[in-house]
Amino acid sequence: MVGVSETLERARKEFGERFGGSRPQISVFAPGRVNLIGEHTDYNGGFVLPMALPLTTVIVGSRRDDDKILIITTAHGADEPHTVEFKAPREEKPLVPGVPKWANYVKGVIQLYRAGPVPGFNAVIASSVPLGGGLSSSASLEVATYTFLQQLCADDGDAVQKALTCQKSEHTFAGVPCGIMDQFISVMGREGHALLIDCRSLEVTPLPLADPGMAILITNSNVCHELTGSEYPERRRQCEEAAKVLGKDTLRDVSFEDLEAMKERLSDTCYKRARHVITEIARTTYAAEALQRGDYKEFGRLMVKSHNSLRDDYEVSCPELDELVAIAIEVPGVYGSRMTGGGFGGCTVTLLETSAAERAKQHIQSRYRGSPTFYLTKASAGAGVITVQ
Ligand code: GAF
Repeated sequence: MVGVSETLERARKEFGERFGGSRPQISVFAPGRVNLIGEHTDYNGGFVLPMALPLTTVIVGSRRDDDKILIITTAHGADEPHTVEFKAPREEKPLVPGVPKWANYVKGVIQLYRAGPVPGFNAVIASSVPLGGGLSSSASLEVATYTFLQQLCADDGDAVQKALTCQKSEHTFAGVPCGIMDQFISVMGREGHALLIDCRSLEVTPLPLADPGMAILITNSNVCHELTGSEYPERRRQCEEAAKVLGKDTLRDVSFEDLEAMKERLSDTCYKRARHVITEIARTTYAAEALQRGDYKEFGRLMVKSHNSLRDDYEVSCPELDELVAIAIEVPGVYGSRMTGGGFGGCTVTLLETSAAERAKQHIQSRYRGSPTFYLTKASAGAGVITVQ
């Protein structure tokens, strides 16, 4: 797996070539994430259980003497312009979303950054988080941008505020009404731990994930999803409608018994969406308990239930993801597997015995209809500064 050091190397090399051999003053990183369980629960005030990945977005750069911001990416599609230039935002001239699309993730954070007027700077972005793979490439870019600005403006600000600002930027500049999970874990991730996040109170419980006998395998279906499509906002709207009809602020406040008792008030679709969310919130809390007592079998069983609910009730899976899960759970030593992230492509996450990892990869490789990419991964730290000698 490409670690921070290789991504950093790529960014520094590009910086040197583009800016007359100079060395960047600032180097920061922010991780992507994989969610172990608790899908489409964050914007319903529920629980999620993600971990930060060693796949990261790196930004290196230096302050300029004028108000120009010049950013180069080595990470985004070949059909997109790789360099953008604009003036640092001022009250009378705010930044607005536009093209290329990747720059909106950066511009949004710069526009919403509150800890001081942003000065001009040159920067290079590099990333090892696969784009559109459901591992939070966009949140990691937002959080890396914020972390870079903190260095530029000497601000050691509030971590929750940082995640919330990045989420707001995704809403307003990328047009995706996402929950808080991706930005939160990218900021708060902890090495060797998954985080149980209560998305209503934002309380975090770190759960150790460092058992050498247990491994986490991510499989990229290499089918790309587009969260800016209508499906994600549509699901969110259906959940809000269901909560309203059931007389509550969010589906977190609705019990399974209440849902069943008031079933007739909901359309079939809203009922199914609500059933996924309510059962998924319960599964996530049970899974966290199972993890705490080292009961991986139970955790894996809940993962498969989660996948089935996402497939049948929430309808955000796709044939490739269903196939990857079905193939993975055939392998002896696999505890469970499920789609992870927003859905409609992207990745699955599989919990398994470490000794079964090679066997699982080979089995999936030989049976899956497409060409998968594997990441045998570890829970990693949240965003930070890279100290370069
Ligand atoms: C995407 C969103 F950005 C998250 O907030 C979350 O809703 C997830 O889909 C589904 O669990 O990654």
